[in-house]
Amino acid sequence: MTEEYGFGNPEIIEEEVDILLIGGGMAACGAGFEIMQWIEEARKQGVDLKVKLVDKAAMDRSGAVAQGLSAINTYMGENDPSDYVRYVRQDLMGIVREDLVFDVGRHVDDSVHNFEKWGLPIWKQPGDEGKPLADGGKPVRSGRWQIMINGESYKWIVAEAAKKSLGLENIQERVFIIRLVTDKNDPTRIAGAAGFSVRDHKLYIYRFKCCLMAAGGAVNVFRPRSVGEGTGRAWYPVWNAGSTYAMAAEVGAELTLMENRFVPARFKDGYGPVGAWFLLFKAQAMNAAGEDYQTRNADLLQKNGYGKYVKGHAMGTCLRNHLMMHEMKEGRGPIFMDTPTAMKNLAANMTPREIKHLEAEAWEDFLDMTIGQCGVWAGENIEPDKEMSELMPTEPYLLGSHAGCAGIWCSGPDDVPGTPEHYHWGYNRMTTVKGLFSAGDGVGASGHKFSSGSFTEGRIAAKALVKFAMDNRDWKPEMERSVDDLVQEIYRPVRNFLEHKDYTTAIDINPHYITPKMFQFRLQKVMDEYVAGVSTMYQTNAAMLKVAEKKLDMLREDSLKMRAKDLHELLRAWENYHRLFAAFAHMKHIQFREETRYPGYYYRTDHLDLDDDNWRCFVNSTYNRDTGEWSLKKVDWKQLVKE
Ligand code: SFD
Ligand code: AMP
Repeated sequence: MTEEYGFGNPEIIEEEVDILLIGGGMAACGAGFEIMQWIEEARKQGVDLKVKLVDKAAMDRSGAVAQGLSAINTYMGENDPSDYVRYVRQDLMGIVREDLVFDVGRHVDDSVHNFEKWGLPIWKQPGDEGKPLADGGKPVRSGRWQIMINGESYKWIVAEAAKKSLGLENIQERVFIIRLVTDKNDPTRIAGAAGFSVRDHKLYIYRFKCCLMAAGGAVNVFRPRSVGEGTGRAWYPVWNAGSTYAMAAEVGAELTLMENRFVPARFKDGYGPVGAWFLLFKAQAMNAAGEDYQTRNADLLQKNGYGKYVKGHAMGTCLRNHLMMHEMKEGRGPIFMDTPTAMKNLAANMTPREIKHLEAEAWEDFLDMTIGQCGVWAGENIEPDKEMSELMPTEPYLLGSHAGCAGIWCSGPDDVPGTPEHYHWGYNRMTTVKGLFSAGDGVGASGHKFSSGSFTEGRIAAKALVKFAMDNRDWKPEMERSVDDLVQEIYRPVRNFLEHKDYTTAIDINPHYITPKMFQFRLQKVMDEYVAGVSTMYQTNAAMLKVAEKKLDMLREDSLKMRAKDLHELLRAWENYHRLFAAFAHMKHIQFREETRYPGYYYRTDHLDLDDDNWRCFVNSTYNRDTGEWSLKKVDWKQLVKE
């Protein structure tokens, strides 16, 4: 390594703990908050367990909640967790792990009550101001499941609680984990992880009995709508690069429903969420002619078998997209959110002071969580009470906690009546790899957890992690790969650069390496054009997927040629390596499921029907790291909560 580019010999830090928490977002903060009480229980039994949390960024502002949020989307309150299961099942077109969803539903309110106790301002009904939810205070609901908050500092508040619980000495920020390592004596068991500091020239190797993989979903896998001058804007957090799915798959963890994705309908260009506008402000979305396209296109819902998942006016998120996309394909766009009429209707019985407050809330909804949307409004002179704003379906995202359910196949609770054997294998939220757990965006087949549910799932996993560590208290991890081998691998992009940089005079143009940025563009182009991205209006078929597979395979070969000229590029190189893996799984799953289960998220144009007879089941996949092959299979779905 040469000092010239800042790559001297790195310092290598090796550490052994009992439990490693990877990620510092909602799920990992939930785990960090919860785990210490169970560790305390273990201490009482004479066992001293050591835990460490490693986040790629700084917990105060890391993950999806970095900018804050305006609503907590999962709060039961007066609702029954069984109703929550019904809602999630319908929204995700009939196939969810009802045991996992129920488990989140029955525990989530306690988490929200804690958030309030820690200082998160939650809107209350008139007369209940100042009365905590835990004492019966009535929240302002935007929808049946969602409650409004002043959430600009949401992540600070939650991270503070996790930090206080864990203790700063048990937290390592700005370390990017790139690889999990299995046990030397048992390839189905996890024993370690490797990563590097994104600030200092240090590599980290952890050995442990068990770990939580909660590094969020996958963003920037598809070519985004924001290119050129808008590059970098996205709805979901750009720093979550599919690490969760890639690292778990590479050690053999079974993935589930990776064909699913989330295509959010958003305020165009700024990616402002629509929930508060639809549900709280009661705004209407319409086509260019001012028509309500949901009513106009209602008959579409009865075609192709999609109607089974529509109840009255209630339809899944993908079906709302389906109606909007049809309108755009028919040439009746742009689609507008009628913000002026909504605000006028709301203001009808308000005092001027209350109207000013309403206007402030309209802005604050975005200032709290998607500041870029305010930039678009300000930059384009849009006053929401006077002018409508365009809506647009965005590029796809892979995630398991919002209105999507891609992720890892995890064991569930063993006390939900009717749960089949293949839904649980001992430890709640453990993957099919022994000792490897997940939560939040990582856990598949159970969407609509959102921020509060992800935190809650982290808590559920934390309890099980401690149980696992206790049951294996005498077990000593031995990694199947040597430290030197891991160091060589992490630094491969650096070596590619240093060995070949003098071959050309232009540092970015070189036949021996590819820059991470170019690699990302190539990945996004393939995914966009062949795997149902925005350029084909979310459509693909078997022939297109075959081309995609060939191109992605070549990209996989070239992933070994990525270069890193500095620490920042090393981060980018490994992020894109993870993205490629998540993308590949997504493509393989779409290829396998020969139906259109999620119209409005993607269309298999060669199988446009939703086919419950053959496909009301999970699709699970496993990656074989020795052969590089993926294998896919159908897994039985079981209804646990009656209609
Ligand atoms: O408006 C590594 N979400 C909403 N949830 C709500 O409850 N209400 C809302 O209002 C929501 N909306 C919303 C939401 C998200 C975003 C971005 C917007 C709007 C604009 C969803 C929730 O935020 C989401 O469900 C949870 O945050 C998911 O939790 P989790 O823990 O699964 O993911 P995370 O919080 O992003 O954390 C990931 C962490 O991993 C770290 N990380 N660490 C080490 N090594 C690696 N390789 C790593 N890779 C990533 C990250 O730094 C981070 O700490 S609305 O649209 O409906
Ligand atoms: P969003 O801002 O789109 O992420 O939505 C926030 C919450 O509101 C999620 O729980 C969505 O499922 C829900 N939501 C958004 N739009 C609608 C709508 N038109 N009808 C019903 N629920 C919605």
